[in-house]
Amino acid sequence: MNANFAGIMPQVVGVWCEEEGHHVTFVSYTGFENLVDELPENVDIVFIGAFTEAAQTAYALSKLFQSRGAVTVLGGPHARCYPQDAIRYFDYVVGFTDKNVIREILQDCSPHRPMGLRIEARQQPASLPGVRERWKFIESTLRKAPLIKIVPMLGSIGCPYTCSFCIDSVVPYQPLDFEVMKEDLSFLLRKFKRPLVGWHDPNFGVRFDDCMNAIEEAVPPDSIDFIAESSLSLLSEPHVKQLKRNGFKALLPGIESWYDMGGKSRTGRMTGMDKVRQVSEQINMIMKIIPYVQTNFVLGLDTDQGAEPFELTKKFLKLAPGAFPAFSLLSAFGQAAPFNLELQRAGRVLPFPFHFLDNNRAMNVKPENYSWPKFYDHVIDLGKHSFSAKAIAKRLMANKGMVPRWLNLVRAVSSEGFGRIKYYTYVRRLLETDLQFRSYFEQETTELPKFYEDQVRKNLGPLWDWLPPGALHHDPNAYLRSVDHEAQREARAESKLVQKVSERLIA
Ligand code: B12
Ligand code: SF4
Repeated sequence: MNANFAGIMPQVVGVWCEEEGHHVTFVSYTGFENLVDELPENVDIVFIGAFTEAAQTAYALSKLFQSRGAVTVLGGPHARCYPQDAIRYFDYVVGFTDKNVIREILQDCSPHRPMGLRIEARQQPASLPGVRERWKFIESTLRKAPLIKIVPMLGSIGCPYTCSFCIDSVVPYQPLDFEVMKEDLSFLLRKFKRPLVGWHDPNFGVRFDDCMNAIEEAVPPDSIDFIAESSLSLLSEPHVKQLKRNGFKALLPGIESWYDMGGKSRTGRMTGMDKVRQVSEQINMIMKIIPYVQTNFVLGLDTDQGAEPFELTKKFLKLAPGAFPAFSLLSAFGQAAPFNLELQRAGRVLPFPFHFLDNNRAMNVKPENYSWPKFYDHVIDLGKHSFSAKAIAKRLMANKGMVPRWLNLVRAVSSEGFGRIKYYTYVRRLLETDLQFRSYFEQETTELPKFYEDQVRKNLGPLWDWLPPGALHHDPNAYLRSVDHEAQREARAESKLVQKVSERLIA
């Protein structure tokens, strides 16, 4: 499946570079291929798009390419979240990126070492190349997906909601051109008998009627299968029925918490069991209409306390047994969200290597209301409950159709369900038995436990040798330091100005 999770922006950058007259080689890394073998030999400049979990891979690649004389650029979630760290390993590190940013870099194209240059657009781009323009890059990526082929599309950027932990909490909602969307959908019908589109919008359908009109005007009803992440507030029964008519087969609403984020789930101030009841009713309504539903939860939020939030999730699973529960451990990705500043100020962010920051393999925020062992006890217990034989059987019985049943079974028994229970159980055991491991979690030492270093070494394979010295570690409070530094700089500039003005006045 991994090729189906490829992002849109690297394809966009490929298109923009070609439009600027450059020859582009595009490589997507799904985690299975021998990456070093796939890399082009003679390149002038390399753009790498990476999530934080791939930061170490990206740093090693940058070093490898720089050793061959190329200039390197990092973009994507890691660059947006940890620019202070990434500039130590790249010539350029980009945040928001539009065509002008890419043009500026291509024209400069020079090494910036030891500290790279940070460049970013003032806001998210107003338009992006559509599927037709990105097609050759989409095609080469999907060649790596043998059975299911999901085409990534984007109808909007940003989000009107303000969930404190989210990177989009401060990015204004902005729809992209509906005409491009329509053109792309009819283009896809010429490429596939029955296309499957994954919407990468953080929150699909905020301008619901416009999105539906665009789909209805572009293609016959239910001729394309769609998957979308949408907030519950948008998923009223008439909306869900319209989504079904238009081919939506899977919806991934975020519930996140039983005590917080009421706005996006239409539950307002309702919390606890009342919220569980209302949300489960809504999920059951959706499941009667749409074959596949995944509900997203964040574990370890500051509003959680004791066993109750976990028990409420269990009750929810009982009331809405058909939905697949996806759990994320609260993670503070560098400067992704303003709330991370508070966490850094409180000294609650741990320096787990980036490789583990994927919302699962390490929780880098010290829980406010749990000890680490207690927290892992709850997470393991919830995992065991959600993926017990009984829960799996109930889920399969509540699902309709072969594909949802097969998908839910595979997800439960693979690395996602069973795998995570095993991993968390191992971490829990180390917390009890390995003093150094526990001290790292308690922030009494920054010496990285061998358990983590061994995994990075194994997963990086031949790229481990290219990992620059020190690149396994980062400053978890770099965002706070950069803000404080900026504040000090502004204060110094202000006091200089005051001094100058008063000197003039005296003169
Ligand atoms: C769509 C999406 C997905 C999709 C597609 C993933 C993909 N490969 O792109 C799916 C569902 C598969 C997914 C999976 C995951 N996701 Co996700 N996802 C998103 C989401 C909602 C939107 C991203 C997006 O495409 N936005 C639209 C583009 C245009 O905007 P942008 O991402 O801000 O990019 C701008 C710049 O960063 C830059 N840029 C981006 N890429 C590149 C590349 C280059 C080369 C350059 C030069 C510039 C550049 O240009 C853009 C325009 O300004 C974001 C949340 C969000 N709202 O951003 C989370 C987010 C990116 N995901 C996140 C995570 C953690 C994950 C998972 C690890 C979750 C999990 N446990 O499975 C996996 C990892 C998947 C993987 N390794 O590929 C985190 C990443 C944090 C981080 N620092 O790493 C985010 C930020 C959500 C969060 N928790 O806050 N995700
Ligand atoms: S609704 Fe989703 S995308 Fe929007 S701010 Fe909340 S978590 Fe982020």
